[in-house]
Order: sequence, then structure tokens, then C-alpha cells
Amino acid sequence: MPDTQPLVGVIMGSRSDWETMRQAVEVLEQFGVAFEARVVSAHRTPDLMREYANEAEGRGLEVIIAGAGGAAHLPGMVASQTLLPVIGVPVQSRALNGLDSLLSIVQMPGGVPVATMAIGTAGARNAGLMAVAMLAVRRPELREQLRAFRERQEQAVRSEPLE
Ligand code: RP5
Repeated sequence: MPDTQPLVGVIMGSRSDWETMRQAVEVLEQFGVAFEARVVSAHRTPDLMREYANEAEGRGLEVIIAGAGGAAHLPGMVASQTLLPVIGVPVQSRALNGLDSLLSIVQMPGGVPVATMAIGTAGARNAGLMAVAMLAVRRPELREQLRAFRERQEQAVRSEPLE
């Protein structure tokens, strides 16, 4: 984990979410964005969740990525207690394939937004990229890195052989 001041807080409801959420962390590492990652559960550690949300801005975080599965209340409950932008990642649940997670995260009442990503690893990866894009608004170097990433991605697709 980078030892500079974290700008992005990556939290997840359970250790079992880590396999998915590490995709977000890998993107942040790729862009050299300082982050912290930890388990914070809306249901199993509600006091820790409240504390985390209340203190995040004061600790210098600028974006929170929150992943959870099933009754995935973590992103919305954190968003209700901080002014920081919260990006929600619906983790693919065993019972309902993540549709439960998606609906739990995306159907926020008007007034408390959560930027909801796709279910599973694509969502986690995009959460990392979304956080980078948010930070890049006021950081020209990061913006250039993002531009270069998109260009490399395009070139890779253009030159990809089918067989
Ligand atoms: C949620 O319940 C977590 O986000 C996780 O996706 C799901 C299952 O948690 P475990 O029972 O695997 O700890 O709170």
C-alpha cells in the first residue's frame, strides 16, 4: 500500500469481496494514486462505517469506492454520511449473481447519490478508473496518464487479431 496520504478510500463489506475489489486497487496502483483499502461492513461493523464516513474528508480522502454484495447497503449508507463522492461496486453474489447487489446500490433515493458501476470485476475496474477521472479534473498529470491509457487501449483493440 502506498505510504503517501491516501486520496481514495477503497472499502468493502467483507474480506470475500477482495477478489473483486482488488481490480479497483490495481487500477489505482497503475496510475500511482495513493489509496487505502479495508473491510468496513454496514451490517457487521455499523459504528466503524459511521466513523469511516464521518472522518474520511478530514483525513484527506477525495473519493470513496465502496463494494458490497447481497443486501449491499454500504455504499449508500456511507454516501449518506459524507460529502465525498461515493462510487458503488455491486459484488457478484452467489445466490442471485449480483442482481441483488446492483439493485441495492443503484436504487438510492433522490438527494443522496451513489455512482453505481457494473456488477463484478468490470465494475471494480471501472470504479478505479472513475476515481482516477475524478481526481484528474484538477490534476493535469493524471489527466495525461488517463489519455495515454485510453490511447493504448484503443491501439490494443485496433491491432488485435481474431485468430
Ligand atoms: C456483504 O455480504 C459483503 O459485501 C459480501 O459481499 C456478502 C457476503 O459476505 P461474507 O458472508 O462472505 O462475509 O456484506
